[in-house]
Amino acid sequence: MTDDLQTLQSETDAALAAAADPRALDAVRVAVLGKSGRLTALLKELGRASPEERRERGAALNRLKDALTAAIEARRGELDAAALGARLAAERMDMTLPPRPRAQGLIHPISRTMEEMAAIFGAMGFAIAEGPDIEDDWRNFGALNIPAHHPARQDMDTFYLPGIDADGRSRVLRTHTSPVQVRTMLNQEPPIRVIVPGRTYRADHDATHSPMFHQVEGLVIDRAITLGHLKGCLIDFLRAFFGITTLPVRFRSSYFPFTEPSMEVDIGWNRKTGELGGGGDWLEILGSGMVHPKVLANCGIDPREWQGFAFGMGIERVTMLKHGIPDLRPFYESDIRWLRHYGFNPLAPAMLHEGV
Ligand code: 2U9
Repeated sequence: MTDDLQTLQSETDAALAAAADPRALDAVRVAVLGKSGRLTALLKELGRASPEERRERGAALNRLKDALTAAIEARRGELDAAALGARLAAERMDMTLPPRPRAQGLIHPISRTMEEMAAIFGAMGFAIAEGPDIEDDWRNFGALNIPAHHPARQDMDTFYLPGIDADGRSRVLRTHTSPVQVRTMLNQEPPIRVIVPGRTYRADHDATHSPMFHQVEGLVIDRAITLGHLKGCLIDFLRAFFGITTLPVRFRSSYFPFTEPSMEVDIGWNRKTGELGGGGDWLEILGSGMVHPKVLANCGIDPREWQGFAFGMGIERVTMLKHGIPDLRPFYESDIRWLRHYGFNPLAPAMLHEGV
């Protein structure tokens, strides 16, 4: 190889080694092999050489061209590999980082049922009312047409608190949420549409009864309210709550001191499989009736002008039926394994069914 070619090779090698990125590399390629590049110029000069010289120098130039092309590509490979290495280092993930914490809290089935009832009755225009767990015996019994020594007072296995209050009344743990409706009627003018969810207490304890349990009661007071309104409201509620649009519902005559007439409400189910919605058997699910005129009068509402209906149900009971929960006792045991099984994701709100 002649000196000038040797120089071109060594200078190109040095320029390639100095090219630190693809742009610099391309500049070297253009300066050597481009249209006006140094090697291209030497190839152009060949035309002026003698045929013998042309053959020899031409071969040398072509070998140099191949060598420089290969050197450029080799350097490109090095630069690409270095760029990839730098990117991989910059974007490396730390596989030892802990994952984002998952939401751990779960909604207790009792709370979930209360939320669903608030949603369903809320859509029908009901407000939610609440009141104290400790009541006097007039609000818990007397106002509701359950006089002293009435068998219903014993039926309910009342927890009496020691002593009497400033009005000379016995204090009790409320045996139902009904005293909240009494307070509502005393404090607010009709029309009234409320549901009352809350804790209730009865001195009754076995595998299927807890001394503390939850109820939802409802009260509607307006002009010209009829049994038809009661039936329509409860049928719509039961079908929405259980998510069965064709759920059979049956009204059966009954007796409560605070409603007249009174009705217990049954839904269709299959006793053998426990499946709701049909199967030829009936299951009692709630109590209801037209508010007794004496109860309206006791609560300061003129029964000749206003009528209404009321209903009540046990939250544990409807929750167990809806979700197939077989045992009452774990509701109160705070066992995290039970809650993981039966609890609800707080980030997945209750699906409301058609017709709500
Ligand atoms: C007022 C007037 C009327 C509420 C009613 C029932 C029927 C009823 C039980 C169901 C199962 C309680 O949890 S349970 O043991 N409730 O059957 N409750 S009507 O009637 C009222 C309430 C308040 C002022």
